[in-house]
Amino acid sequence: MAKRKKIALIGAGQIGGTLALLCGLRNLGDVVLFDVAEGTPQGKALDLSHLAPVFGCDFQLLGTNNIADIKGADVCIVTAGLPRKPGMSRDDLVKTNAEIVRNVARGIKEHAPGSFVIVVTNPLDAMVYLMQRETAFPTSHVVGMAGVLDTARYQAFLAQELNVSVSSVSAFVLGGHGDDMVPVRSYTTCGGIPIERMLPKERLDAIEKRVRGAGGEVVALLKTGSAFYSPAASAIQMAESYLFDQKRVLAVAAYCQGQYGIKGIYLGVPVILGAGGVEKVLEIELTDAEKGQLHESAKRVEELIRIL
Ligand code: A3D
Repeated sequence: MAKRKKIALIGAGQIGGTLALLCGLRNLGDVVLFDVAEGTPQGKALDLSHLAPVFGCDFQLLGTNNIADIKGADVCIVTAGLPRKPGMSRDDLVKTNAEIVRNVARGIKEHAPGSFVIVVTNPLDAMVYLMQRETAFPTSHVVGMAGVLDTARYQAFLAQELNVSVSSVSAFVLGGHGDDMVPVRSYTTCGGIPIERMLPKERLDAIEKRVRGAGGEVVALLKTGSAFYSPAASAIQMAESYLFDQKRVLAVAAYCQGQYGIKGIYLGVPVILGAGGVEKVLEIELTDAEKGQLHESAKRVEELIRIL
């Protein structure tokens, strides 16, 4: 009989709580919700356990302040850390969140050494680099969630513009999770039709500008935190691809070892995500402009890593 999978959610804030809900609704397995804030993970777990009978979710849910409870987790999703407030860039979070991620990495290394780790904490590309360095897990098993969300934002805005189903739009956003992310227009299609044949350049420019600023647009509206529904959904898609060996092709912050001329850092690139973690980084041919943007974005990530 197949054993139920165990998913450890490190951080029980806005994204962590939403992740727990989605794990239940999508029957991913048992969930441990860990946070340093006393009562928060326990309260959220108790509340969610009362939703389980309504939707028929048979999952064990534990809220805890004891990191040892993540023991044996198959997947760890890390959202521990501060979110942005209006006027802040993701990079402003680097020092505070680096300390938190170092602590969390120690806990994961000790208690869930065989796990697949998905980092969500910002600034994403630097935090996932730090997580891998501190755990010393194989680079295939430590990834960052950003490209799935940035791509989803691009798809959503394009679908709205064209008044078509979101599932008809196929796209990629690569590079670092910052204002210099790279929406890859040359591989973006609607029903298989190149996007540049469906929308004029000026509209595409405007939509891509909005994609780059979409996280900030949410922060400015919420005033007290950043986006959480869509980041949680995006991390769940990555967890599912790993747990069920779906081998989805997703834009993921993955360790680059020379692909696209980038070496030794984490950056958003297309990968095949399956039971082996990052099974392959796909190298697609980019236009000169896209290549240039990807390298600019990589430079920014390198600068952040130097601060670490
Ligand atoms: P929030 O609701 O504040 O939750 C963060 C939680 O982390 C809080 O409950 C804290 O108590 C907890 N925490 C702090 N230190 C620790 C620790 N050492 N161990 C365990 N838990 C701890 O934030 P959120 O859930 O909205 O966002 C979480 C992170 O995700 C932030 O850094 C955001 O900037 C980031 N984020 C990333 C994306 C990406 O697309 C990459 C999108 C949105 C948010």
